[in-house]
Amino acid sequence: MDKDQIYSESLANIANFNFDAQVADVFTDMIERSVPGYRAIITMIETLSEHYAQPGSSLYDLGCSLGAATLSMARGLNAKNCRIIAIDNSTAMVARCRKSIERVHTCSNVHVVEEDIVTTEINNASVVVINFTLQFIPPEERLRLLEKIYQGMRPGGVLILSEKVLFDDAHLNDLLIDIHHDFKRAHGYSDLEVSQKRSALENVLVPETIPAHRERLIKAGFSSVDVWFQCFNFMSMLAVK
Ligand code: GEK
Repeated sequence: MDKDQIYSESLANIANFNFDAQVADVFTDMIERSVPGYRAIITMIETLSEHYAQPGSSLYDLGCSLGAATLSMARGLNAKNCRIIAIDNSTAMVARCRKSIERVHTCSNVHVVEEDIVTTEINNASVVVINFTLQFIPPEERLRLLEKIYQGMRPGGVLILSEKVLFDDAHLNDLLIDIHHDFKRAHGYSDLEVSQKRSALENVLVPETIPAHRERLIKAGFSSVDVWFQCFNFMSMLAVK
């Protein structure tokens, strides 16, 4: 696995973060050393897919990057005649994702598609994963996207939404941001890397509070909505149709 050193040297200008080839090459290392609980969420997506996949339905991984959640869904899938659709709009991510999916022989039912999840069609879905991707969608487009996902799901289907989050309580919010930065330093990132990455993400990743996510999911139509995993300011929710 290639090591993420993208922000290790001092940069004169810090451009907005974008999912290009340089990021795709080191993405697994980057996300594992940056997102507390990421591995646990990926592992549990296997269990949740096993529980919620319905025979003859589709499973979606929206913002699939290199396909970690896609492969987890594929491992958990017991229901017959299902297909898995993994979608990302980064050419670099999609190319690498296709390669890693092709290496797994049991993945003949997995399709990797280069598309914008805002415009992509969702049909006949029993499991939809949107793992740390809604946060990159402009806030004003988020409700419409969730409504579309809801409309494309079967009754009894589940949406798994994972996000970096904010807290209304200023003390708690600052504390959890500090603890997240400690987590990154404990995983080998320097102060310079932490601060330059933070600047690069400033206008690109827009986090919201857990209540804001819950209310929007309910507004989109979902009936049972709650957090099933949280580690500091990173969490994952289940929303059942
Ligand atoms: C994982 N889920 O490993 N349409 C399609 N893809 C998009 C869009 C869009 N509008 N906007 C961003 N992306 C993965 C991790 S990373 C999270 C997801 C992170 C894609 C983008 O290209 C990137 O691959 C992914 O969403 C976000 O479980 O880097 O923190």
